[in-house]
Formats: sequence, C-alpha cells, structure tokens
Amino acid sequence: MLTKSQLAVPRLDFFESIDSTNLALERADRSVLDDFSAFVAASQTAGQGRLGRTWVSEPGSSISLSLLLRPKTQEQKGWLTLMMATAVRATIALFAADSNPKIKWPNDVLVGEKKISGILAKAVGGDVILGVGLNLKKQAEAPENATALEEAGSVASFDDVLSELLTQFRARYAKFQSDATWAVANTAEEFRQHSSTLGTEVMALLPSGEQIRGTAIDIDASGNLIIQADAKHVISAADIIHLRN
Ligand code: BT5
Repeated sequence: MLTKSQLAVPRLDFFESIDSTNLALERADRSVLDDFSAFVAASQTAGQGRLGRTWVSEPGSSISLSLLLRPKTQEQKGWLTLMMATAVRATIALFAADSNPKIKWPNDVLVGEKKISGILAKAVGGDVILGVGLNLKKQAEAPENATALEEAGSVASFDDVLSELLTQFRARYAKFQSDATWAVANTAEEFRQHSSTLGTEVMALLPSGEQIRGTAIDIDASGNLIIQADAKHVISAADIIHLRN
C-alpha cells in the first residue's frame, strides 16, 4: 500500500473514496492528531476548490492530500500555500525531468501552462488544513486546461509520488517551524525562480468583481502579488489570467 508515504508522516489516514480530504480533516477530532498528520484519498466525490469551486479527483487518477499543520508563527501562515506549491513543483520536476513545472500565483502548479495541481488552505482556529490535489492521469471530468503527470511523461506510482511530495514539503515545513523568517524568504525565492506569473501581463479578477490588468512584477513580504498597472496594485486574493508570456 502506501508503505513509503507512511514513513514520511506521524500518521496517515487513507481513504479509497471520500467526499473531500479537507472536509474529513475539518470534521475529525483534531485534538488527537499531531502536527503534520495526513489524510489521503484515491478519489473524492466532492473535492473542493476555492470560492465553492469543484476539484475533480476520479478513482485511480489523482492524489488528494490534506495535512493538519500547527504553525508556530501565526503571522506567516499565509505562506504555507506557496510553500506547498514549491514542494509540488520540485516533486513534478523530479519525476518528469523535462516538464519544466511552474508555479502560478497563488495556488496552482502548471505544466505547459496547464494545471496539474491545485492547493486549498483553510485556517481552523490556530491550525491550518492544507489540501493539495495532484493529477496523475488524464480525467474525463477535468477541464480542458488540466494536465497530469502521465502526460508530462511520468507513470510513477501513487505511493512514490506522494512520499516524495510529503518529503519535499516536510523539509520546508520543518524549516518554517524552526526559522520562519528564513523559510519565508526561501519560499519567496523559490517562487521567483519558478513562477509562471512574474514578468507576464496578467488580468487579476478580484473577489469584489474588480479587474486589474497589468504586469505581475513581484510578491511582497506577505506573499501578495504586486501588479504594475496605472499604479502599483497589491493583490492578496484573486484569480489570475496570464495574457501572454
Ligand atoms: C484549487 O482551487 O485549485 C484548489 C484545489 C484543491 C484540491 C485539494 S484535493 C485535497 C483537498 N481536499 C479538497 O476537497 N480540496 C483539496 P481553484 O484555484 O479554485 O481551482 C478550481 C478550478 O480548477 C476548477 O473550477 C476547475 O476549473 C479546475 N479544476 C478542477 N479539477 C481539476 C483538476 N483535477 N485538474 C486541473 N484543474 C482542475
């Protein structure tokens, strides 16, 4: 089963099928769960995206992982999404060497401008439930702009990919717990190095309905995206459309 992955976490609960690993972790009695406990599913019937959107995870086609995290530094916990994105990117680069995976601010990983992974974080009290979906194979119900590790040239097993992802993220998270300032700076640097967003012309669709068109120039100390338009805009939450590279 998940022999390798089990070694990478204090506790791993596996579900062949569940509504959503994020929801399952939210429902669980978290008082008995240690920091970095993992809920993993081979398929979800009600996988969640941001803003009530759906995440497709059909049987045998994708990894759904939710981690229970107890960040010591509450002020910096907003960085955990981008930190997971860097871990996902590094994992994909290992298994599909020529795929050139990129991080799309704030919560996607792309291969060839198509989405291979999405991340959803939820703060529950002082805890963070950090969910990530990573496509292994093409899925019937996934949108047109979705891609998968298999299409990127890797047929690595569920356990191999999951254990690598957990190892990649755990190293970064351990650093975050011991020296958040360093870990945040490192995450920002990794993002800058592997971002598909920075340096491109983008359209930011804000939750308010407002749209901002300009060049994505950097992220700030809080992980917000800075867009140069008529003036500099600091964006904390948005859907980003890449207009050109
Ligand atoms: C996300 O939201 O990308 C967050 C996805 C988080 C999924 C994980 S799986 C484990 C944990 N448990 C959960 O219930 N959720 C988390 P967002 O940025 O809002 O993107 C959602 C959009 O991505 C959808 O509206 C579709 O357009 C697209 N999409 C859905 N399923 C996809 C897939 N498998 N691959 C690529 N794109 C997909």
